[in-house]
Amino acid sequence: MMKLAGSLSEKDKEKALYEIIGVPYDGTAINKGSREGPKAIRNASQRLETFLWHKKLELSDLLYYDYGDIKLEHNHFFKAQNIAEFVLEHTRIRRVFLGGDHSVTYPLVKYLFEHGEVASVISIDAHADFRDSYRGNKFSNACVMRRIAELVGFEHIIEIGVRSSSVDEYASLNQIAIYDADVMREKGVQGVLEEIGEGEEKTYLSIDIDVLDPGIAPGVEHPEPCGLSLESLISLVQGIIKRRDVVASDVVEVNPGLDIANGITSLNAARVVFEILACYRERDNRDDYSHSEK
Ligand SMILES: [Mn+2]
Repeated sequence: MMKLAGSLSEKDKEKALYEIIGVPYDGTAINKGSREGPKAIRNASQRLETFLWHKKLELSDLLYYDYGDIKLEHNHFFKAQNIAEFVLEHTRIRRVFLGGDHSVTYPLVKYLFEHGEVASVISIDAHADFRDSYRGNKFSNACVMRRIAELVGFEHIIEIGVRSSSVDEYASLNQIAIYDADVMREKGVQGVLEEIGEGEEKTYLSIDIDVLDPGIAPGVEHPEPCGLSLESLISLVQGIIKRRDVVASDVVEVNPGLDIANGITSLNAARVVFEILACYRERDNRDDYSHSEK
């Protein structure tokens, strides 16, 4: 299996400060294909330089290890032991999960929440994903944030970038903090980040790649017009990881089968993953520095 560009090799994996884990599951998607997302993101990452120009950071200096994919038999909804095998081996390490359809976020959050590793969830997504049930499935990717809110508490949820829901979903969204696409345009990324503010709660950051405009992320199951630019998404990621203790993130809903030939959706997803890893490291460097000053 090809690893994400910049990953430590297997012999050096003990040095890892961060880990990448693929979750090749698309069991709740109508248009299958996002199970190929982790592989497509890894392949696309090979096409980008591992030197992040804007930060003057070399990715291989960040010390992350790509563990590969969680093993799923016959695309079955995965169970706690599948996650445990990968996640529990290394506690106190920041992670990035590669989806998979958005339903994968629920078992990951549930597992981390029940082990005291996550207390709040920020979702960046074109869709509210707040249906109580979709096509008879309460664990569908269209219900994922509703299930998570019920688990961690509605007051511990923030949604950013939303521009689509059903009328019933919309009525229930007043229970959570939401900065929709209109608010993003009105206040700008920095305005939204200031309102979100700082917090020490351990946070899970879920990024549905369909939050981007379909022009730059067409390879998704439910493209939604009038989306974010990649620059805006990257600024959000930077600002959130600076302000919140993000212990785990995911990048979900990359569906290479629906992408255009040049693989732009996977490429932009890989770029977002690189940014998350660099921001983890910047935050840890800052925290180490402030600790050593005390
Ligand atoms: Mn979505």
